[in-house]
Amino acid sequence: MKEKFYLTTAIPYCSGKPHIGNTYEVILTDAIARYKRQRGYDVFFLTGTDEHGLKIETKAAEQGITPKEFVDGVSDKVKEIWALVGASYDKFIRTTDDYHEKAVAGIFKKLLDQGDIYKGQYEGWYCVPDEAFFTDTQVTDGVCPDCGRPVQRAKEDAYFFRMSKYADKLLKHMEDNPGFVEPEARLKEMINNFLKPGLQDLCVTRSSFTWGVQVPGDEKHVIYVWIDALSNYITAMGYTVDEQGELFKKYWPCDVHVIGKDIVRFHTIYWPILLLALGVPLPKKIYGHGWLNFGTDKMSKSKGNVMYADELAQLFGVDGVRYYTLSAMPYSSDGSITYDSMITAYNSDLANNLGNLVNRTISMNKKYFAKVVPAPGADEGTDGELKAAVAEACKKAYECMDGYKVSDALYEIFTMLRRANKYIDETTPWTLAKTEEGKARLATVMYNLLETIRIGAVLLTPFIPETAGKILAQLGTDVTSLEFGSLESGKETGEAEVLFKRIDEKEFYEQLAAMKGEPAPTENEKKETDNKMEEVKDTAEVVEEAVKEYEPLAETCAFDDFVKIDMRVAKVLECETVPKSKKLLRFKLDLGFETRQVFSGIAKYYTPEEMIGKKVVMVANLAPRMMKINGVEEESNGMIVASGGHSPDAVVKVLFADPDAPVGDRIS
Ligand code: ME8
Repeated sequence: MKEKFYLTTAIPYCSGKPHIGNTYEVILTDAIARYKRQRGYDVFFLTGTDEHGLKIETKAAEQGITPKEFVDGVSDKVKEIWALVGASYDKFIRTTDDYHEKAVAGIFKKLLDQGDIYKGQYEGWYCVPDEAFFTDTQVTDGVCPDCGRPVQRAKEDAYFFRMSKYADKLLKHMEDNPGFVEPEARLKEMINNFLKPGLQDLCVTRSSFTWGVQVPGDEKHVIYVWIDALSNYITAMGYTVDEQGELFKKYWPCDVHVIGKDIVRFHTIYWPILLLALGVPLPKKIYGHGWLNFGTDKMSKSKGNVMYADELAQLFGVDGVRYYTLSAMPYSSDGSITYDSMITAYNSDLANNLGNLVNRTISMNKKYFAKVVPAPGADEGTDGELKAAVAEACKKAYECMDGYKVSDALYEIFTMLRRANKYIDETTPWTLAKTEEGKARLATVMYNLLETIRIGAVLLTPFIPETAGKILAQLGTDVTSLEFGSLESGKETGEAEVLFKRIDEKEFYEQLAAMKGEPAPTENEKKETDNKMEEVKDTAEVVEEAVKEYEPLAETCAFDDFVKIDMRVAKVLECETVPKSKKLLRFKLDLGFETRQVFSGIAKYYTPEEMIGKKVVMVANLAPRMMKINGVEEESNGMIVASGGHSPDAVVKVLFADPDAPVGDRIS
């Protein structure tokens, strides 16, 4: 029997069209769901909309329609966008669904009856947009600690949940299960900032509006939107306090709730405590992804920088949007999106690296072997290297996906594709085709290329399913094994078709302007957005600016400040030069618990070969920096420690760790 895998997105507020940030979350969850299906799991993927609350009531009133009419419209829009981006969900729950409202009322009543919820009076600071009360200690300068908007003093009769009753149990669960929350830093934040200082009882009703699930037997109150919304994960599966449906029995506990970093507290504290009170097992994992920002700015309507998936899909195609969002969002920090960076990633990764590889391979095979997949001969030249790169990509992509490192998985696959492009340059099939002797070798070369792109397409299926399907169709195969050599010789391929047409920047901005009904941005306006991305500072330039004599000693630093710098032993897994940069090397560093991409300005002093396999000292808790590498925004997440970077003579020497030092060990 297949192992089950149940995963969910957060359910977005039904207050307006979801933007690319919200949509990223469903794309991410979809990629994980498709990956798990590919790995043979029996997957259940839940998503939906969060449809109650003051904000929705107010918006509906502004439009002169009922809240239900309002949410019907928005929910349809959400479904439309989810369908557009190819979200392969199994169920879409709306919190206005009758069965859900009934189940939530039942949950509330049970908790009231068993004394976990009691009636009292609430006085505190209230944030209207967030519909949340805060205590005096949580509020500074009169603004909401969550969203930064002004709060107001408010008092009301209300029901409270005895959170503290379950706090110790939850703390123990978190300490016993470090994988309960990912990334681990978010777990630590919850433990240290919320659980350890002690939980206050949570106000779980509102009486200032009516658009919500009524408290059973006390019509003046509606159930707090978070209790209502969080319960969706079980009510959708047929859970009620009286009986549990088949889906619930089969799929609960949830394997992963995929949510954004801003709602980690609700999912890792309130939700588990609610479940503990109900006697329902806890979800296995909560993955709190970062936010997609516009450049380095938060997307917001007031700033006019909100991007929507449907508009982006018109410009880049659905898989262009899926690829960009999935690859631009690192595992543990925020991602960045701008039109320029999307164009660059699209052109260099999708059109060049992937598209050209497929197109050239299929076309060459048509030309040299009349579309028939040739039979390979014995390995020669760099065949072994190519095969090793393919095997490595398969292994690493799976490992990354199992650890929710989705952008890293894509990076591994694209590294393999780059290797295949290099293989074409190394083998020069067009030269081989000129002689009879060369033709025998050409059969092997073409087979290896066809097989590499087949495996690439299989690996890419969870991320860009439509394109992966097109590649397999062009290859004329539906073989999904990752075993090199599974492509059947003697079969005919389909026709080569362009997968991604290169985007011309000028035409793009004209199309964008026409779409938005605005004039195209000027060069200066575009530059302004671009400049927001921190440009890479080449070490050599820093050297030129630096002091000409010995650098004076830095100010005395307190021990407590020194220990804030977390240096680790890291092993160089990969190291490569950066095209067009004389100074930079791109590193993949193993920290034991995770791998990191770091750019270091030491190319003048070290070759990649010298660095691979070495152990270096890395500043591991340096805030990640976005760098512009050949026009593409890339993240450098850490720093390799070296001497000489500031000296006028610039004899840069890396501080290597002892080869026997265990990877990931802290340096002090
Ligand atoms: O929080 N980048 O709904 P929501 C990435 N209804 N993710 C983003 C993002 C961005 N720029 N902006 C928002 C809610 N998100 C509740 C959830 S679940 C029981 C109830 C993510 O519409 C956000 O972090 O504000 C959340 O996970 C999801 O989009 C929906 O956000």
